[in-house]
Amino acid sequence: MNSSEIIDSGSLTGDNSYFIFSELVDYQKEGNVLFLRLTEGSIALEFLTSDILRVVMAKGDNQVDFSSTPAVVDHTLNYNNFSILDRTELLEVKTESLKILINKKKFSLSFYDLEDKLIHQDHNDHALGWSGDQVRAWKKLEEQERFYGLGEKTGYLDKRGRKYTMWNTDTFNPHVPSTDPLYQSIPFLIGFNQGRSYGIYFDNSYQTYFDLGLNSKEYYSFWSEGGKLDYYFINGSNIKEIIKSYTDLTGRMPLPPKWSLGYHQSRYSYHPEAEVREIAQKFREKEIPCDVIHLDIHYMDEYKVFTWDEKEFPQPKQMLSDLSEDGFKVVTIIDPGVKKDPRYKLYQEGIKHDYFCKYLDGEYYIAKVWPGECSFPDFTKVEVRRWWGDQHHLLLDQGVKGIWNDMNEPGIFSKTSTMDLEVVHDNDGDMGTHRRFHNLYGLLEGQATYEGLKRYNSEKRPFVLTRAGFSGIQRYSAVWTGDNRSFWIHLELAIPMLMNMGLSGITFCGTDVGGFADNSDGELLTRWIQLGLFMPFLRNHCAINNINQEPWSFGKEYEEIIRKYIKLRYRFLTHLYNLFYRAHQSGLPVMRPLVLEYPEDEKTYNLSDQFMVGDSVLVAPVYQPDRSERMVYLPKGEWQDFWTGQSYQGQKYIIAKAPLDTIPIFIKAGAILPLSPVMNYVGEEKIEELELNIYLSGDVKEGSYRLYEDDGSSFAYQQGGYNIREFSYLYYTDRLEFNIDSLADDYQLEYSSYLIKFRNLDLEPSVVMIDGVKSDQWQYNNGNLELKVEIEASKIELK
Ligand code: MIG
Repeated sequence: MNSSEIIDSGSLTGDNSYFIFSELVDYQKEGNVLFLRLTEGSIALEFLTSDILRVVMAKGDNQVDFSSTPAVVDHTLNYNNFSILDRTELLEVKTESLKILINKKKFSLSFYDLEDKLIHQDHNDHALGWSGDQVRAWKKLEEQERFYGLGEKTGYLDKRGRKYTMWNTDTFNPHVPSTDPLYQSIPFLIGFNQGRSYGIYFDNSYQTYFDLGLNSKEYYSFWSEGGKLDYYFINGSNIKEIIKSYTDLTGRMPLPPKWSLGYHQSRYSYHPEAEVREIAQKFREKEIPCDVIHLDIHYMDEYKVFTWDEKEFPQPKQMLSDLSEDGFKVVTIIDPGVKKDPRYKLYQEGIKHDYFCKYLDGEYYIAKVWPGECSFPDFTKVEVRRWWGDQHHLLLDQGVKGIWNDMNEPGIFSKTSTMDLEVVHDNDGDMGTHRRFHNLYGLLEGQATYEGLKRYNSEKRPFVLTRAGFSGIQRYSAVWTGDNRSFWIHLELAIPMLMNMGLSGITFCGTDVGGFADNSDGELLTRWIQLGLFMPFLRNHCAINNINQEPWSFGKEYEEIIRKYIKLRYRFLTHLYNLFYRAHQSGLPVMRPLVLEYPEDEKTYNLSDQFMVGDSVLVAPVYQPDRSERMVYLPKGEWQDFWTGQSYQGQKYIIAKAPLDTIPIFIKAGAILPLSPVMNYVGEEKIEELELNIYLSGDVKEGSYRLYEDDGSSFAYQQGGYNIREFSYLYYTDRLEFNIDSLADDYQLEYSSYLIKFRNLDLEPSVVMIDGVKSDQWQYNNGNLELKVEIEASKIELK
């Protein structure tokens, strides 16, 4: 091999020398693949679309291996309409949107748009290489470049300047702002250079790393301890398009049951039965809305999964049915460890059918977790996933409504805190050690669970919650960010963490509200609930030895405010659910960093403590104690204070009032926002009327909002069983025209009318016409300049 070698200390684990791909010997186009043969091996450039290019490297004489991890969905993306121009030093490859230059002397790729503007390029001295089992890519780091994505990571919104490891890890203590890795591995990166963006998805499930400008200011780099170098370069004119393409590759969230967007109450652990009932009753007595109660490990008999502790929960079916009468859905925790107990049926079955993880010589891998010594299902086998999924029927038969997957990194009580790396996974015959499958364990368990729940009742959308995961986890499960702590700093770091998870395809995410470990307090819980109002997944959870942190635990003053905010969550549910639908359709997150909406505004590039909910609601949580105001950045345009209606011109910082009972919320002028009636739980009562708020402004001449609605629980939406309405208006000097268009109407709406509130209408209308007929269904309030009009919803016909 005629390779140049370089020394690079970027792994921070000592110096490494690498074989670096250099000279192009030969190339060949086969369908949608351009095969390159170089002195050091082969590289396949597989075009999926004119914007998505997969780069796969093979060492030496090896054939290119096109297999993917289970993160990548079966897709039919295939693009072969590219041209190749052989120039002296370069190969020039063109698609309908990209020009790619391949350096023939020293391999590197450069990506340009068709106007010859550089989008991104490899490091020109060493672009691809390997060292032993390690495979690695180096990329040019642009001076102004920012990085987003990478899923569940600590730190600020912009991930530049740090090195990150992808290795699912149970991280209880220490858990600080620099802790890395955490529970999930999402090797997806968004590069953003002054408004230009691209994505890189590194499809490798081994332990991988991203050094984003720590070791060098010239280049950034990602690498893996094994497997192959296989990444997707994703071009797009903005970050939204990149997320769409990334989720074309790794899938999107199916719509969850609507109740799972409600408030969840949990703790480690509510038991016995009487305590669960008491908690539930308290919510209803106090009229604090709550949809879901979680049962942590104490509901089980000796922590044996899929069993009940018969002393503490003698009649689970009765308990669950009583709770369900009262609107509560119960979610039970499941750990992957199966107690090694010859009298335990699940263990017997696992042994009998060869479902547990073993070493190569056939010895079982046994390790301690909560139940004591355990065996671990090998989720890489299709029959194991099926078997495991079917076990849930025992719980569902009793009335359990959702499953919470914990300890699935897997977390083990051992020095490394996880499974022995030499354990072998069967993977339906394509065996590999735990090094290869570690990061996939939670994803595959998630798949087993989701599919098991769906098999049990194909009419009901499953609800699954997970701690560990890999790219693609959004297809099966909501994600919570594990064992945070009841410290203010954890409230602060939740904001950019959740935003980056959203950018990484994981829409349905949240942190333990109030903090898991350590003792919370009234102020902290209140502020966390205020943030929680807009977190896609809203659950209050805390650890075993800590003081209670239910909404009423810290006295009346806090309880009042917390109630107000949980109620407000239910007011926002129609809007949130609508955004969930958008996420299901296009991958666009619910909780969005401002840079997603304002990519031209530099002030948003690392704005880590504010976010948007959709494109018109801006939220600035308070994450420090003792505050009564905070600085808020408002991007361009006019913004109206959600609480007071006061209007602000954007592109500047303001000091917003934020006493304990207020979280600053701003609505973009011109926006339309639906608000639903408060209920104790989703579906408690029929929604009679939906409120539509129109935030008028003299400067904004038009606005629109597209609302998706369905039954919130079945899969009928996949067969068109939904309703879409578009509300729009034109605001002229002398008149205002409001339209409702029905774009789909296969779902019978619950409510019969809209209450439309035109805010900031500075003149009382002389006449209001509905469908050309003069109406008296309106009221104008001179004081707050609000016009209310009631319109029958049922009359609107499909366009
Ligand atoms: O070793 O089930 O992150 O939410 O309460 C701790 C007990 C195991 C860790 C989870 C946490 C849960 C706890 N679990």
